[in-house]
Amino acid sequence: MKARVFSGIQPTGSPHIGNYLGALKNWVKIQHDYECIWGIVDLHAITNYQKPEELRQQIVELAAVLIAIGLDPKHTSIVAQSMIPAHAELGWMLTCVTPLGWLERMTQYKSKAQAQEAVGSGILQYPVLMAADILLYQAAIVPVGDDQSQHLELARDIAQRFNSLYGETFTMPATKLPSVGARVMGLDEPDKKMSKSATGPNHAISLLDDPKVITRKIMRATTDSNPAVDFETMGAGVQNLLAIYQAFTECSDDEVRNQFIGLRYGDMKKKVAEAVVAALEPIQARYREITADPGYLDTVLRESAARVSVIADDTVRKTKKAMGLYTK
Ligand code: ATP
Ligand code: LTN
Repeated sequence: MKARVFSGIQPTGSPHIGNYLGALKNWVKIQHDYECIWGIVDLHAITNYQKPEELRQQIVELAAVLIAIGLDPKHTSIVAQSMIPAHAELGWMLTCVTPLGWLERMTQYKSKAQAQEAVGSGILQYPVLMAADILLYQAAIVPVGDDQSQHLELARDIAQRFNSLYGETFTMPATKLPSVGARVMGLDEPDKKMSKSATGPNHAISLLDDPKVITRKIMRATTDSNPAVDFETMGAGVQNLLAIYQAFTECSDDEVRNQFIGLRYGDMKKKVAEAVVAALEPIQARYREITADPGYLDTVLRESAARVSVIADDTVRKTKKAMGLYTK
């Protein structure tokens, strides 16, 4: 039997090349090696206010992007988290075994809580719901970008605590990080991770950006005061652009070195932009085809939900039984 894999992405704005290189590309690569479930985690998205009509639209668009990058909905399940009540149900049961101090220590919570005036308490519970997503399917492997490592550790701690309190119930999930692209930085601020919620116009490259826009954003990316690529002294901005190039082209370290050493920044950026455009153009063409038939996406989401609900319901039943709750 193939090991089970779960990972999730929030339907908050257009997915960017950080999401793609840090997580999504890896999802496509491993989809035939494991039994995979990919979550469009809309219940996580609402920890920040989302305009209802936009959220609804973004869930479907994200499903289209996931298929456009190469996920095959016949082989893997693409599920909208809110279609499966078991996520929230298990989330509550796990909340009750998670000490408050564990959640208050999460760095993402600390930075998000600071950034908002009125913080909904969902932002504190966010990693418990994430643990529930994973444990619900008894996933053995969770492919994510580096920013999620702390949340994954917490998921293991929660599973361990539950298992020791109530008996073996959950599989222990392992984190899987990509070897290149685990942390793509913002083009305008190479000291911050590329993020959907950042607002600068040149911060992120969306997977659906027009080729001209992609090129413009890369040409404007922050570099440093060197005139040309020097591998010994280059700053974070140049490093980031070369990492993006390497992750898209899958060149070795030596190949990148040979191709870029001594190249003036203008020429270096042109080469990076060409590689990004070449990789994204076929994805964008597929996206246009898929979205021409919205009924298809609705069917994919419904069929996936029906398939994975069997696993989810089984875990919820086991968890309730272990805790002494009433089951049907
Ligand atoms: P936010 O606006 O909250 O920053 P996000 O851009 O981090 O959103 P998510 O939906 O939360 O997007 O992330 C989906 C996946 O993409 C996760 O596995 C995450 O680790 C990965 N990821 C997100 N940003 C990056 C990045 N800059 N580099 C590499 N991987 C990333
Ligand atoms: N918090 C994750 C999204 C996410 C996730 C998950 C990732 C929600 N549930 C379960 C892996 C497994 C993020 O990328 N911000």
